[in-house]
Amino acid sequence: RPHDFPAADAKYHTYAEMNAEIARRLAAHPGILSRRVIGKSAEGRDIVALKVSDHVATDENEPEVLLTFHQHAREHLTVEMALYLLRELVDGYGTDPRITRIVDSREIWILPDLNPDGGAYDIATGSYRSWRKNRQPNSGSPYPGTDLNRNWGFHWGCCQGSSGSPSAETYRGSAPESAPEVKAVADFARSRVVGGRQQIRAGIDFHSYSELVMWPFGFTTSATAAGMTADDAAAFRAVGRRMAASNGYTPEQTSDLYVSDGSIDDYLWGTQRIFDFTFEMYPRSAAGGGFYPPGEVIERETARNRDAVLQLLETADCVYR
Ligand code: PAY
Ligand code: ZN
Repeated sequence: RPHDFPAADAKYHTYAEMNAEIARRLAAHPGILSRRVIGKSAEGRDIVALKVSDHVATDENEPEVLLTFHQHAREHLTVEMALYLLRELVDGYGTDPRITRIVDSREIWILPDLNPDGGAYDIATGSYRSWRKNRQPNSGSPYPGTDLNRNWGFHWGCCQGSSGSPSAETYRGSAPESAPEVKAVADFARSRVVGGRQQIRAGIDFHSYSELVMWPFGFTTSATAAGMTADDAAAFRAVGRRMAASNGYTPEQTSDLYVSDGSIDDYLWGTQRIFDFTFEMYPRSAAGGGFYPPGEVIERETARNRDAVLQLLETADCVYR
């Protein structure tokens, strides 16, 4: 069902507006913010990684945190979340003591838009299309698109919650990392392994909606599987519950929502022991606007996650194993 853009939705950034906003911040804060292109989408748009840290041009020996946004096209509020965090971190540096400590002692990776093609398609006609996947053609099928959050290479397609049919909303792709957007981000994550040690210790992948803080695994309902010990699961629960106490979301293992294989947090934990969470942002239910809440909630609903994200950034040197 198409949704109109009410005038209030003018506040949601398009891909071009997001890039313009990033360019302004880069120009204003060159000492603590840098930008690199880590790959191209299926239609050739840039997949961008922003680094926020003091001595930003140097790879210091500091805990790294990976914040990823917008795997799913219609989840536009997540791009606003990325831009909010970027603004808080770079504008707060040197004035807000908590932010200053974090930026001085961490390397923060913000990947603001993992699915720029899907996002552009979703808003292309002046009304939203409720599109979820990327826009990659599927050979032999008239239906384009891979569900990026079913395309990650850990227990890919093993179990439930993804489809082998290109027409499905949860199409898992022809192989793990067959989506160029997933391949780019997976290559980027792997590139942070130095001397056999993954420098990225924790992360959050932002989605909407349902107001949840979730942790691996999604592919199984077991809390201890595929290398996850009872201690690891307890650490996920403790950190996840604390963040949820801050933002008012519901904390749970991903498979409590539904079993789904091939997601980013299963991959990052399962293959690299990155403490990766999935946040489902506002609203709690379809009644609050589903994927398309009015633009006037952006400020409140992004600020709502400020403390939870700062908590994870602060905890990043404890949760690693
Ligand atoms: O493993 O993180 C996971 C799965 C959870 C999300 C997913 O299906 O990828 C949950 C959904 C999402 O954000 O994509 C929830 C929304 C409301 C949906 O489209 O069903
Ligand atoms: Zn999603």
